[in-house]
Amino acid sequence: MTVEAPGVVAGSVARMGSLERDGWLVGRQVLPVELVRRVRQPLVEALRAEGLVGPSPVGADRVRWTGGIEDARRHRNGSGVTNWYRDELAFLPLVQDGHVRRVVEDLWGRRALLWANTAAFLKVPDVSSPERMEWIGHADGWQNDGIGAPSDHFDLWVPLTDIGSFDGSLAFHTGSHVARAERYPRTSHGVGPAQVADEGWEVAGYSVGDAVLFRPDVVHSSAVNTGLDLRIGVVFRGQVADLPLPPAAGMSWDRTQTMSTTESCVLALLATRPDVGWTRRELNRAFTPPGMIGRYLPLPPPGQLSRSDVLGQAVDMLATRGAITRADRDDQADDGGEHSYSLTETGRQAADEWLAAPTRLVAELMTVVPLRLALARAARSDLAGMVRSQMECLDQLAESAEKGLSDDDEIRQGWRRATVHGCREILTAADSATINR
Ligand SMILES: O=C(O)CCC(=O)C(=O)O
Repeated sequence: MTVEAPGVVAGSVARMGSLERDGWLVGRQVLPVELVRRVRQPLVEALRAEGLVGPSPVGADRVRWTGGIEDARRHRNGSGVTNWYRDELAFLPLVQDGHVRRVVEDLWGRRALLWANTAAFLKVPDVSSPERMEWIGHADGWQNDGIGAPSDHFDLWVPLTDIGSFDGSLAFHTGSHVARAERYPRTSHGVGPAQVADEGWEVAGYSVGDAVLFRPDVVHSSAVNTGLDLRIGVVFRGQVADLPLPPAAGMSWDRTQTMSTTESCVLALLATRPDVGWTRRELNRAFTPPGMIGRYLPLPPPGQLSRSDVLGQAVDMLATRGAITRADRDDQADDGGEHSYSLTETGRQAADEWLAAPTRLVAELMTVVPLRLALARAARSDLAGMVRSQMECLDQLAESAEKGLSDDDEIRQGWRRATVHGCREILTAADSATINR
């Protein structure tokens, strides 16, 4: 039994379904097929080199699983996540020029920012993985490391191969994010036709070029792969663009999207010493807990990345954006920093804009605001202007803190008020220090 996905409109971006109501939405042929094939190729090549896949007689957008049972076991008993795909940045052609983000925005109707926690999921045919351990029906948890509600986050699941409904497709419990009750089965035996009929799962088939947008809190599970071909899907995750990217988002490789706080911090740091440049070691030091950035903004490891990975990625991304340049710096040889990084004109402007733009999120008032003040002072930027615009923003935040939000209890209301008040004190102190200088 195949139940079509809610709101499916063949050949166009589907707008009929409601992400709010159903929790998932299908876009048919929304991604350039050639681009999807291009990002599939390195992964298929790697699997082919290991003897795990070959051409499928069924179609050019399928790969036949040729591995054995031990190979299936190695791939987490048939349901494997491959981080290789993320580590090698094999997905870049779909991401770096905004393709994935634009599909999300079209389907969602909201501006979006991608996180870095992309993953590829392999689904080995059931016959090759007798001890298979299914992806248990689940709601995701990654969004809890972010700012905002689950409704502010998304998963975009992109099939890299053609997939029939029971070739390991993705099954959903429609509406389970709203009425989250125990009656939604957290199946541990995999979703097959019987479960679809008995337990109310919905599952559709997909062609290369399709994409599924879903809320991370809707219950989902991969279906049993009853075919002979390997199913490959890749998931992109992210959030709405009106919220700042939290450190847990890592660094997205979409060079068309707004910068993360980590990137902006690096730029503002470089602006404090525009003539000399900063070595990687110096940048690392600035992000440690006693460092110029780290003392205000501790950078927790986002997902599996360490602080230096996040920083390394930020530096690479800034270079890709053309915001910084790298030069050899012989005089720093004994400091272990053979290269130094400096701002380009684009980078300098972005640093100025970030320093000048007021922080609007209460949760960031006691971290990002003092950090921006410290960096603005070190860079001899317009501190007084910055204090003024942030004070105006605090007036608005104080007004909404007084009103309270619908889901606020008294502890949260008190925290909002105290945080706005505390930030005002920091700004007042910084302002009088400016006048006294
Ligand atoms: O593709 C799959 O099999 C599972 C995807 C999934 O569960 C997820 O992205 O959270």
